Amino acid sequence: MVWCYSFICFIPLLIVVIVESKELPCKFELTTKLSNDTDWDKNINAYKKNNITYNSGDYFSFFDQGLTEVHGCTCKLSTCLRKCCPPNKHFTLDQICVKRKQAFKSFEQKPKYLDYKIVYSNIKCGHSDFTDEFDVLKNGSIYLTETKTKLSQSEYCIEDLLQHHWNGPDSLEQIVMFCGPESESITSGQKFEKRYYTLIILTNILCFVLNIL
Ligand SMILES: *[C@@H]1O[C@H](CO)[C@@H](O)[C@H](O)[C@H]1NC(C)=O
Ligand SMILES: *[C@@H]1O[C@H](CO)[C@@H](O)[C@H](O)[C@H]1NC(C)=O
Ligand SMILES: CC(=O)N[C@H]1CO[C@H](CO)[C@@H](O)[C@@H]1O
Repeated sequence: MVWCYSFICFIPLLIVVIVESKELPCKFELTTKLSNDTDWDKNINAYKKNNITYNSGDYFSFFDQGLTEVHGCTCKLSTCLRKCCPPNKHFTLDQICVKRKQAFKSFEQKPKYLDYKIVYSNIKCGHSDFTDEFDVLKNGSIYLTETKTKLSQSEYCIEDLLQHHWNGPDSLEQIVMFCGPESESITSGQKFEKRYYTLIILTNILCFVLNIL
């Protein structure tokens, strides 16, 4: 019986090994969530969203909380910029995403940015920095003018930041946010890892109980 339980305990580990070895076709943070109802074009057998066609190999699907999610590799197919907050939201001074007021226009709507597709995901790191001194390069990378550093889409996100003015109405200023020198950015893999660790821990608790019985 102990052998049987030990075997059960190894199954989640095995699953992790199998799933982890299946490489994603692109970085998770540079994707767009696709809907199989509204974005699937059955005439061409591909996903289509915002004028981008995602053929097989350009998207991937995975399980999240009982539902299948499909994500398309937007930045692989088009020049893109990364926005920290979801559409129609912007940063407060504490870098929290809040709903944009009607009066404000998002940077996405400015002519300078219209040639780019936008992906929406915040950077994740222990310590982040931001600056408003930057240029957007043709390929969607960012050039920080103060430190003369280039950042690719997996290293930055741009957002509108709410500014209060003592002598006038509030305004939105664009900033670019990036990970500080001492903290490495957390990449897509970790989102998945967390889920697997939970699975392993839960199964091991179960195994432990079974072993006692
Ligand atoms: C969609 O893509 C086509 C081909 O790249 C381009 O000619 C057209 O202007 C695009 N339409 C929009 C709304 O971006
Ligand atoms: C983007 O363009 C800049 C300069 O044009 C170049 O230095 C940089 O390597 C490019 N980044 C990527 C990710 O291709
Ligand atoms: C990834 C995925 O599940 N795609 C499916 C979307 O729906 C069409 C038809 O309903 C299927 O053929 C795809 O496999």
